[in-house]
Amino acid sequence: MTIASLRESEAGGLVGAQKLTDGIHLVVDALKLNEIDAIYGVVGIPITDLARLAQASGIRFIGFRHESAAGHAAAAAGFLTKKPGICLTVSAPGFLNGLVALANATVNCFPMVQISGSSERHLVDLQRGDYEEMDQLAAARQFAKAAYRVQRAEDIGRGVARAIRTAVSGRPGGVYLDIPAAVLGEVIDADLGAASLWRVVDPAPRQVPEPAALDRAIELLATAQRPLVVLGKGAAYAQADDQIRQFVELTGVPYLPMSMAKGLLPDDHAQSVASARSLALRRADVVMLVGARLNWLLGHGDAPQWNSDAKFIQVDIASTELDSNQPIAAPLVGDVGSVMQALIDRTGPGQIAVPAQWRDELSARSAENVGKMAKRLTAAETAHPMKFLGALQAIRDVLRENPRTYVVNEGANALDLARNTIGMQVPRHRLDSGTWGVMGIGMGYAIAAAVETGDPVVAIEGDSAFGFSGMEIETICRYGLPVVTVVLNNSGVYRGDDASTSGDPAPTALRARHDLMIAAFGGRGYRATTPVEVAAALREALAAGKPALIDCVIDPADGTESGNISHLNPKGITVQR
Ligand code: ADP
Ligand code: TZD
Repeated sequence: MTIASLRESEAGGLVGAQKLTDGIHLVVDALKLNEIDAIYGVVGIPITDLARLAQASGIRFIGFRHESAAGHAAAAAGFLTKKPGICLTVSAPGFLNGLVALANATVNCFPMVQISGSSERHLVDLQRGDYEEMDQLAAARQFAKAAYRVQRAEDIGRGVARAIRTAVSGRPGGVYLDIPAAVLGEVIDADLGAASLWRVVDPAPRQVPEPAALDRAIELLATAQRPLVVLGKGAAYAQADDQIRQFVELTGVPYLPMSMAKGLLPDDHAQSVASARSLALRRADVVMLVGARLNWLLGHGDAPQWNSDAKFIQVDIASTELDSNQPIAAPLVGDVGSVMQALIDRTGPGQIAVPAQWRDELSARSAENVGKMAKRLTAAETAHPMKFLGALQAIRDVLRENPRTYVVNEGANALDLARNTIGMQVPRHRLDSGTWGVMGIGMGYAIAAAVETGDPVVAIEGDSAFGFSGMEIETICRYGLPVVTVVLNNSGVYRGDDASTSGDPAPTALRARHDLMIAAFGGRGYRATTPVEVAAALREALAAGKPALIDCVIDPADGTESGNISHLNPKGITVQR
């Protein structure tokens, strides 16, 4: 189909006096009705015309090189906008490529919908060997919040509405919507088709706990000697920035931001105890979790990382999250915005006061840790070959001049060290590997941040991490997006100095000049060997506002195996190297 004929067909085809539409038009119309303005995907049978029609109808279609990157982009769009991001995939292999992102979105509680074309039901279900045959609905179920299939064109509006509602209501997550090729091509009466579509009303209704639940939490905080608030990415997602800040400042309780909650309050806020994290966890007696799970990232709330007598308050939209790891003394089931507002309204003046001793203990430890870090940073400033911390300080300084820049971050050392070095000043501007610690989110998240906001993005990538979605720099260049990718290239997964035990490279070894890669797509490549060069390149690239990649040559001997989580490696008999 040509674009001209697509535009013509927007009004629907006419057979005799009857106006007609088809499945593809109904999908696009249903998405538009629900204010979807971007689709991230990879085209092919049976969805190519769907992408064309979406574009011709004013929805932005961002065509990727691999579906998992497209899916990650949709997930990030969902996190940033509270509207489900849409990923469009072809049958079987394309669908499966997208599925990892759908699962990751569900684990991270990001709303997205993967719409996939699929092969003919009557062939698939009898396993007759159709083109790209697969029972996609059955496969998707276990990896998604929900999975639906549309069997008739007249159900497309219902399917889209159901997918959108499910993705954003309650705990957000990934929803799969299967549309077989025959349904996309099914022709029905245009008026009947139009009447079958609807717009989802109030997709994520507010939810406020009972007054008694609020009072229970306030009383617990009021009796605390060493209270602590932990802000998670659910709090960032909620877009309740004013209420969170007001509550934290009104009560004076010290807070700890999880990585994607950084910037909800500026990282240099006086009440942040990010620099005294382990002391805060070990000593806190009342802990209020706000949109943060007590999962592995918080040591499951277990001693000795936590005080074994600590009492927990948990603010979460998902009631089944409570008691998943530790007893929750004061559950507050609801959306972060409503709960925090209700807490502000019900807390009496001076009712919650933080003992000075606790504040002093935390600030003494913060000062001590900041001092230790300053020494490491100073040593890294002049080290040659360049260290992670040398490059990261340079990036930090340039980002301070550009606080509204989105930061995407993945890798092991590249993730841990960037998280600790680079402060965030504004909410939802840091997107990273998240709950699974997954590699491959980098370029997809960066593309979504640029597409959804139009703002500049800096993706700070380990060299291994970058490789998972590296081909998407072509996508970045093709769409001319303001994304600067900074690869911290220490020539390896974790480190680049592993000795090989055979004629092949070591399992962790890598070798690439990523700056040459982007040049092939018309972007600007830089190679930096000192922090001064990193800063100059990043400044120039951000000022240009065009696709760029800075390959930072890092000492292969810098970094640790698995970064901060090396203790999770199995401890059997040490492998000889
Ligand atoms: P982090 O990794 O930053 O600690 P998690 O992903 O573990 O954060 O936790 C996010 C939590 O936030 C999830 O349990 C999820 O149910 C919850 N959540 C998501 N959106 C909201 C919301 N609008 N209101 C309240 N809780 C939310
Ligand atoms: N595959 C996927 C999808 N996710 C993963 N997390 C991994 C593999 C395993 N893995 C990590 O957990 S971190 C990492 C891998 C491959 C890359 C670390 O190397 P890097 O970063 O070059 O990106 P540093 O800075 O050199 O440590």
